[in-house]
Amino acid sequence: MPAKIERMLAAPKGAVIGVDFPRGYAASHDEGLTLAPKGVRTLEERVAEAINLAQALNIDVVYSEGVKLTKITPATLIGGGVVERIAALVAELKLEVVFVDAPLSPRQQRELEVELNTKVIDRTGVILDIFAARARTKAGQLQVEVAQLVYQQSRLVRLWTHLERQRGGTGKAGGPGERQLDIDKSLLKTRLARVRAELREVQQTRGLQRMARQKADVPTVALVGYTNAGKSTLFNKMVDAGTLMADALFATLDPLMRKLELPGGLEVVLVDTVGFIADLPHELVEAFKATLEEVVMADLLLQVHDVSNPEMDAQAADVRNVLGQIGAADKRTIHVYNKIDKADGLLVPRNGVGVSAMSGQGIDTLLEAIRTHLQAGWETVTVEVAASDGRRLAWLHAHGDVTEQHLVDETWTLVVKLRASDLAAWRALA
Ligand SMILES: Nc1nc2c(ncn2[C@@H]2O[C@H](COP(=O)(O)OP(=O)(O)OP(=O)(O)O)[C@@H](O)[C@H]2O)c(=O)[nH]1
Ligand SMILES: [Mg+2]
Repeated sequence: MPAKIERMLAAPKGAVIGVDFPRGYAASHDEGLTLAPKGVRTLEERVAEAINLAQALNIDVVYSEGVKLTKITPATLIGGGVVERIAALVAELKLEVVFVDAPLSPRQQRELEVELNTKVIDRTGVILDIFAARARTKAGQLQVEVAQLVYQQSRLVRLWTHLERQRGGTGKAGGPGERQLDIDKSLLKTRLARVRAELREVQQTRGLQRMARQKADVPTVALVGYTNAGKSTLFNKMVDAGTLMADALFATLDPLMRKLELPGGLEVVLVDTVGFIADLPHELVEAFKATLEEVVMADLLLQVHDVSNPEMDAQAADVRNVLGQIGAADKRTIHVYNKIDKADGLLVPRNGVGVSAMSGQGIDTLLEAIRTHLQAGWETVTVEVAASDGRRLAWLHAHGDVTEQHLVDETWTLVVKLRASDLAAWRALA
């Protein structure tokens, strides 16, 4: 908790080190590596993504570098020459944190911290922090906390083994360092057991909450897609295009959720999500899914594709796969092909909408498509309401999409689109 508050107050200055592993490099369990990056993407792309991740944690990235490893240095992962150069940079630029975009073993993390003389964070730790900041539901937060505790626990245990080895079999147990580690370990264990129990409890009541939400009037539209596809840029453009509804809950607690009225009067809750990440360490898959709970509850998905990315099709397949795993494969989905400003002459597939979240091109068409999807099955009726009947007028505007209105002789004639269930309610009311 204190770490989070600190982060909100000041953006620490940091460096980002992207890493390209030697070809065919296999995961070594002993060093705590869970996944060897596939090496499909260029080092440049990896560094760009790493900068993105660091910025998501509010790190002020003042230096970045891509390192091509020809061999692994067991103690520090990265070779001594590079470590020396970065140590000089840390001192010169007064860097508060160095993000090494690779899974580091606890030992490597510690050695690097000593040699660089600053805080070092690794890929798994950074992704976990991002998930922690973005998990919205209680269950999601608990799921992420479990993953964080397991991560910390493995660090402690490994660190402890390492220290023990250093002490070199004197046979004496219980130095002060070891005692502290024992306390930390037992605290973590207790906390982990508590969080797991709480998670089980929450998961049992979760079904009920979801049902309650589904009954809520305002439909939820969720943006999903790979990291860097442009979800957040599109989110902001859409918020600008609509009218933000004052809603203290969404506005202050959750920067990734907005309640707004789209042009034409349709109210929606728009949800941004944490992007899919290539080479996600496998122990984080469950935590990642937990950040997607809003997606499971959404009425409509906008799957955002980056048309300027050569990996677009492979990414789309990954996204569909995970959506299937969380039970959201059959959701109504609009495929949004973003960044058309960067792809000349591209043919947008017929089932999709081409947009540029940057320039705003295509946003109108997208908003219209959202409306059509959400209002499929709605009925259009023409009704007359006395101008003095504020209650009925307010009801219609709140529940329906009023497309035309005329006032003649103190009587409003309104053309309104209504859900079938709302139409029944209106008839009962009228
Ligand atoms: N040229 C161009 N760039 C865009 C467009 N939309 C977004 N970008 C850029 O793409 C990068 C990523 O955009 P974001 O909106 O942060 O992507 P995201 O999908 O939210 O990424 P995550 O939050 O990491 O999942 C930024 O540098 C944007 O400026 C677009 O329509 N055209
Ligand atoms: Mg985003």
